[in-house]
Amino acid sequence: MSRYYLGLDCSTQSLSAVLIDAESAALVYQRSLNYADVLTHYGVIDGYLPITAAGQVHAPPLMWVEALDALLLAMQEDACPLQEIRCIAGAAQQHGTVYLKQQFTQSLAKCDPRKPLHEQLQQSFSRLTAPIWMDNSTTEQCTAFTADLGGAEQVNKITGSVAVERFSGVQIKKFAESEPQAYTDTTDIMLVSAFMASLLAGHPVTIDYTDASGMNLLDLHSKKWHQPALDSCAPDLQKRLQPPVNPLLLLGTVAPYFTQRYGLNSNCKLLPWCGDNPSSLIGLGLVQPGMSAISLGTSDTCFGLFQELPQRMSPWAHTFIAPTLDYMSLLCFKNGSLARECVRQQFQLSWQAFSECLSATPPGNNGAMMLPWFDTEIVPKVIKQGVQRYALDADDCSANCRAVIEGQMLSMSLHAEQAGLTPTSIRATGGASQNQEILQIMADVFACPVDVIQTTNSVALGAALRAQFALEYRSWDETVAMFTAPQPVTQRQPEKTAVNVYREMKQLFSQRVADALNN
Ligand code: XUL
Repeated sequence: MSRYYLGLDCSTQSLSAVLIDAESAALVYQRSLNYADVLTHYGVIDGYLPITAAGQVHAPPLMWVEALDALLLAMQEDACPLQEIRCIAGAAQQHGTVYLKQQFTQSLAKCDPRKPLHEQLQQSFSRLTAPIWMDNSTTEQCTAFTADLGGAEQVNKITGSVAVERFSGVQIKKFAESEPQAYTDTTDIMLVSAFMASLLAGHPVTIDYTDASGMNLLDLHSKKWHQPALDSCAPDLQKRLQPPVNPLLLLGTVAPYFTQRYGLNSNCKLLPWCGDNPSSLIGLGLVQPGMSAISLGTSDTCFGLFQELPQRMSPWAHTFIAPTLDYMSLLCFKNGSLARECVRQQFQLSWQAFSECLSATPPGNNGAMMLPWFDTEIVPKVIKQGVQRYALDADDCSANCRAVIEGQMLSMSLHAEQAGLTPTSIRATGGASQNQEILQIMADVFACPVDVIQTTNSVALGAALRAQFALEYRSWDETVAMFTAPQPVTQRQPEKTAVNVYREMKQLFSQRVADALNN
């Protein structure tokens, strides 16, 4: 009896696998394949092609095809129990678009297991490269799209985000406008997620709800394509996309190519693939409203699950459909570790000394405050960098250490709230989540407990857990519990006095953000 669930993650730089055993609740295998290291002939650096035009970032989709074969081969060589996998699900970098010709469906249907997939799918593409999420060359298309739909607020209300350069709708628009003949030759447009799911299925699989909500084309309320958005982007787009699909709907079994070539079980089921951020929601165990995560990395991100769409959508957040079919909001703050590093380096502190400065200063920082815009910012949109200091001496080492962290946390809390996220618990991940003083400020500003969770590929794990959920009669809570438990020793509880200080401080902070943006 097969007992394993496989989760795959086709990210910007690598394709990864996580295998879980539902019976023993153990993560039994993981493996990652870095494109730039293993598939050198595609000439990618960090997973994308050298940039040839301003803002244009593309990757070759054939590389992802070859990566799938290479990963399965590696798994076979590792004696991974492929025969005993019950269901496979996956997730991929969001927003990237793959453009396919009629030939794709035909070639996929008759793939010969004696030859690698990429040799058989070479003629499938109407565009040899795929623009990925790092591409921001579509500002012109965003402006036209927003005008067609009646303004930014309207776009946000319907699709969950204002028009964004990397989102798929405007990327398709740019392609249809600049290469009309190639667009005409395109029969299917897929996101990276649906493209990878199609390979495993042996036939085209449509885009799932979670990833569809990162295109500016889906009506979040009805989970159907929004016709005026499709019409604004390209002619006859609907027939190239097909209706979006529920991420929990079983698609049938894996294509014979994989059973014959790698010994996957012919009963192995498949699920649609999701976007990577929605998948990591599950991989971090955020399956109940109010559960949120904060990742403290190069950029800081804050995301969490909720059930009702807010009356007024925040202009800063991206709202996606979650794999649980609830909603999730994602906020990305550019001034993350860079801002923390700037302060640390200005005063030539070790991280230990930085923490001591946090301990030596009180919550509220004696009235000092910082808007930590060391660089331009995404949330809120700050186009001209510039740190703002209030009652804060630029040379005061300890006060600046506290001010940068308080400024980041206040900003996250304020903007998360506006996006419908009011966390009742937070799971912190990323480098700076090891810092206890930072976690305490987080707990006090958000007024909720903060746990640390060690992430080993939460995206692929989220996919494996979704596969398990779809096949076994267990609740989401039960499904994620064994794999996503936080480290018990690191929980920080909010302290009442500090919570009160920050509640007041947040109002003043909000006012100062508004004033700074108006100036
Ligand atoms: C989210 C986004 C990125 C990609 C990276 O909107 O663009 O997080 O999904 O994988």
